[in-house]
Amino acid sequence: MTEQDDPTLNTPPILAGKKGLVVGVANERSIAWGLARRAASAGAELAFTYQGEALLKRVQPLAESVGSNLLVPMDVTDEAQVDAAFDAVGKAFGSLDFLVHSIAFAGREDLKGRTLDTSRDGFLMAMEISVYSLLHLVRKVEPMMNEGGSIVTMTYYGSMKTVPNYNVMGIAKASLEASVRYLAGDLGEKNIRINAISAGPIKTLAASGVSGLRSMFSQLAERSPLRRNVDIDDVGSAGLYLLSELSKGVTGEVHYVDAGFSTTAI
Ligand code: 0WD
Repeated sequence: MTEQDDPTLNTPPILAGKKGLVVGVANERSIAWGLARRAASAGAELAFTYQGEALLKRVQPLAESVGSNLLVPMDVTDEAQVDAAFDAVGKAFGSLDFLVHSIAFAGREDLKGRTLDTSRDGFLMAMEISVYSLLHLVRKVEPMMNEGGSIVTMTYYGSMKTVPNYNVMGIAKASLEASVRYLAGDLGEKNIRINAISAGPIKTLAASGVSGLRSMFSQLAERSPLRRNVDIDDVGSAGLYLLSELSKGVTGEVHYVDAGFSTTAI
């Protein structure tokens, strides 16, 4: 990493004194990690969740590297675990200023072939983990955001246009984006803002589940206005703006961080 790429350098302390919960770090390639390390370098104090013991050994050193020792297990399909996670964060932090929701899941069999063939169980699982979890977690953080707050979730352009093999996840992301708008309406009077970042494709664990993603990387690099792909720090930097007061008048938005790809017709 060059000095210019190092997110710990040159980040103004715009989150100093702020406390945030980051949900969705699986490893150092995760988009949530891009947001977390930017937020930490801007002065935020962070708590992390991890999904299952297997991921703890990956998430723990990352958390430690940004001075966090508050790691709690949380599988969003396990209601008791969600409650316990928020109890633990509430005890340690008292209040929260921001939440990063960066999780999604669909079975491999549903990320190829025809969308029409999605099974009922596969559809409901994708919607539960990728969409309902946002409502669930926001309901938990709302009472902890006493002085307003900011919530950021992650979406993808497959919500707006068809992308080969994205299938049920495109349906889930469309629903996630609509959820952001409705939740913005619910939370606005408490000065809690919620926005989505629509990231260009990035090689992460979750992305590896979508068949044929490789060709999308080369197309984006060729056809996007910036003539390149995006990385987790591109998303992290935009996320920093949305998590901070710099975006104090922005809510219910879907903000594209895709090197401009979504603005092109061909
Ligand atoms: O190209 C990409 N990578 C893009 C990803 C482009 C645009 C958007 N996104 C979105 C994803 O849809 C997701 O919402 O960004 C978000 C984060 O995804 P990621 O950073 O690409 O992927 P990854 O590093 O795998 O993190 C997602 C994590 C899971 O990882 P795995 O791959 O193990 O499923 O979401 C978590 C898990 O850690 N997750 C859960 N957490 C709690 N409970 C659950 C669950 N049930 N299921 C998945």
